[in-house]
Amino acid sequence: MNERVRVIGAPLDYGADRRGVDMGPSAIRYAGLAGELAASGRTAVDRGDLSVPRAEERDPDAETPVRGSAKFLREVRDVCERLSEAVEDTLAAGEFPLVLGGDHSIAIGSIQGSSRNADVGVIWFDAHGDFNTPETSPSGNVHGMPMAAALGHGSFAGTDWANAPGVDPENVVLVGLRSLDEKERLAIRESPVTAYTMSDIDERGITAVTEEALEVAGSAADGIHVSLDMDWLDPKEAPGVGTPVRGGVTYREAHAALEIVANRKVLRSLEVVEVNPILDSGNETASLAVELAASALGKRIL
Ligand code: 5AB
Ligand code: MN
Ligand code: MN
Ligand code: MN
Repeated sequence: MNERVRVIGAPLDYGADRRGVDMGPSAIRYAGLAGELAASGRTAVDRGDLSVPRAEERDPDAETPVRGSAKFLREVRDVCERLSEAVEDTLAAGEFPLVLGGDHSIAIGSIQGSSRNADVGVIWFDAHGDFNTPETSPSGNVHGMPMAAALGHGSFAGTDWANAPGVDPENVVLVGLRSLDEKERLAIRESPVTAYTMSDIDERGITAVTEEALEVAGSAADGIHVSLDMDWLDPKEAPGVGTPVRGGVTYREAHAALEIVANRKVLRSLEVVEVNPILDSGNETASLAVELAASALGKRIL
């Protein structure tokens, strides 16, 4: 893992229904990101935010949420292409990419950039599978599609901006599932990805599940991209998210998982997404995002 961290903000909200998630990167910085990265023993440089055109300037034709479509796909693609380059440049410079969302559709860009000319595994900590395609999505929201997009499912097949051939589905692991749409559920079952539901965490504990996830994702030759959707946590711990689902992991379980990730020393890139300060209480979710990023980057108590 590269020692020097490069922070890249991706204040995108086009992939989600709710405004406010575009303020995630600001809220995460305000919660003390720079100090926590320093406390993790890492030097960090903040490259600021990618520019995202305001929703008011967007394509009115793309606004109607219809079945069999993806809303604002053009805007999402534009930001993801630039994010992909930013992540690729970061790795090429020998630095570690820490991407701040923004809604989860930015993962399409992060994964593309991280896996360009490389063999990369993915661990996806999320209440949701994000395995919809424009063809199966009940909402049309692209933040419910990034994992399927990266794997080139449905109309993402063969697209040079979304499909990430450097990621083998055998090295993809979803952790913490508790809300899936019907077709999405079938797609996950039919795919070679490994998926752990909250029931698996209940039965086997977060330590065993995370270690197994690292085993599966870590067999990719060039390391792991970790995508942390803050709705992975229980809404009691992380209320500031657009699509909360009861029954998520606790504060301690989340820390434990990301500390185990850090111990393995295979982390190649990290993103923290779906922090919505408008829905948060006292910047609690952003603070937790900072703590978890620090854990993943090696912060220890003693
Ligand atoms: B998140 C839902 N499956 O596709 C859909 O927060 C929710 O990035 C997606 O995990 C949640 O719209 C997306 C119903
Ligand atoms: Mn989610
Ligand atoms: Mn492989
Ligand atoms: Mn997600």
